[in-house]
Amino acid sequence: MKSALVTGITGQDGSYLAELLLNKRYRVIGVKRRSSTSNLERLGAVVDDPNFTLVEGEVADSGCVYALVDTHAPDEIYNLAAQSHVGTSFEQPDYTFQVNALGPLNLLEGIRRFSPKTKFYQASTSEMFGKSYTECKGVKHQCEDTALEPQSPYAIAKLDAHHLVRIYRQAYGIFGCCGILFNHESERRGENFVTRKITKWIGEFVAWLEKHEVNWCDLVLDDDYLYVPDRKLDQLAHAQFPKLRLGNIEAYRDWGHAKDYVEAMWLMLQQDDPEDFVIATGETHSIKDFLSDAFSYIGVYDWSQFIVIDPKFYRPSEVDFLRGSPAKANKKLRWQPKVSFQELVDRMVQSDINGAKKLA
Ligand code: NAP
Ligand code: G4F
Repeated sequence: MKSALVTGITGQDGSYLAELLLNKRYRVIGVKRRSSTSNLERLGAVVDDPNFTLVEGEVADSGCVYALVDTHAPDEIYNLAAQSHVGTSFEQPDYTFQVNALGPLNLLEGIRRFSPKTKFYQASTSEMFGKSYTECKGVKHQCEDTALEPQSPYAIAKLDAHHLVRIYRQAYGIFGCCGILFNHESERRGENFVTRKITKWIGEFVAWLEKHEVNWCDLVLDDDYLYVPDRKLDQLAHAQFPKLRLGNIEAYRDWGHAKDYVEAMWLMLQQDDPEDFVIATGETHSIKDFLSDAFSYIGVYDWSQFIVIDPKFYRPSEVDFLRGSPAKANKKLRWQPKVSFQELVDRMVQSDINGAKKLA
């Protein structure tokens, strides 16, 4: 039985990867950082599995990381732990570097010192490309050879880790791979990323409309709120609902489903030689496109009336356009995404409608 240690186990990708590895008969050691409340919501399907063990660990603490690697000496380590929010990295750059750059360094050093046969996966990111792209026959995209021009403290810390993996591979022969993953979302996506923020708002909006027995086209609107029309106001408390506040909705992203992407992580560590791979769908959509598809799922076509552009959510430096070329992964890993953009949006909206109705 193979063993895998997964950092960031409580996150979106950690939960899908744990399910995948347990299905493949791995023994999985999930590393979660200490927290004052339980945050195991995403791990419902795995916590009681006899092949799953949860341990506490902080990736920025070298002593803790060395002890984990030494004690478990796993066949594979997947480093998914990160301060993963790009916007937050502008507010907390120092902390972001500690987790996103020092964390991977601690793991690589732990492997070099205590378990050199352990294979290592590092969660690199399309954010490392920043504003850079390659143009091929008039099509703009990013592939493994595209120049890296990170635009945020998050992306620079990730680039630091990306190069560290390359150096530990070259200098010490460690089997280390970086997955340059483009945006991947899901029903389990963190609520402050733009896709989930939109679908969560729609779910709560639908539940609120149902509670007040009102149709969206009868609502009264001002700059910030939606109101139940007068005829109902005196019967109902809480009859106002805040509009959805967003930042830059002109940016383009290449969005896939996280369940497909964790499979690519595993495939990388099953190759004969360690290499880095771009993992993406090859399609790009703007946030406006996401809004159109998500709102049309509930029959709303003019979504602009329900949103407010709030400069608070602008970033000091933005990544405008991402479209990954998964050609290398298609060929060498035989990896293909299964969930389309439309299905991703529909699944996220439906899941948030179900969730909000349960709470109502
Ligand atoms: P996520 O949902 O934000 O999960 C991040 C995980 O890291 C959480 O389990 C978090 O624990 C843990 N963590 C944070 N700081 C830690 C620390 N100091 N020590 C130990 N654990 C810590 O992120 P995700 O979407 O699953 O992404 C997984 C990885 O892929 C991240 O490294 C991210 O940067 C990278 N990535 C993601 C995407 C994407 O589109 N999703 C694309 C490219 C790369 P808590 O639950 O306690 O916060
Ligand atoms: O959903 P986002 O926060 O994702 P972003 O910045 O692309 O980062 C995600 O994908 C990366 C891979 O490319 C990962 F490495 C990273 O860990 C994370 O998972 O923002 C997407 C776009 C940005 O252009 C942002 O400016 O949406 C724009 N946006 C507009 N309004 C917003 C909002 N983003 C957020 N989070 N919240 C808003 O209100």
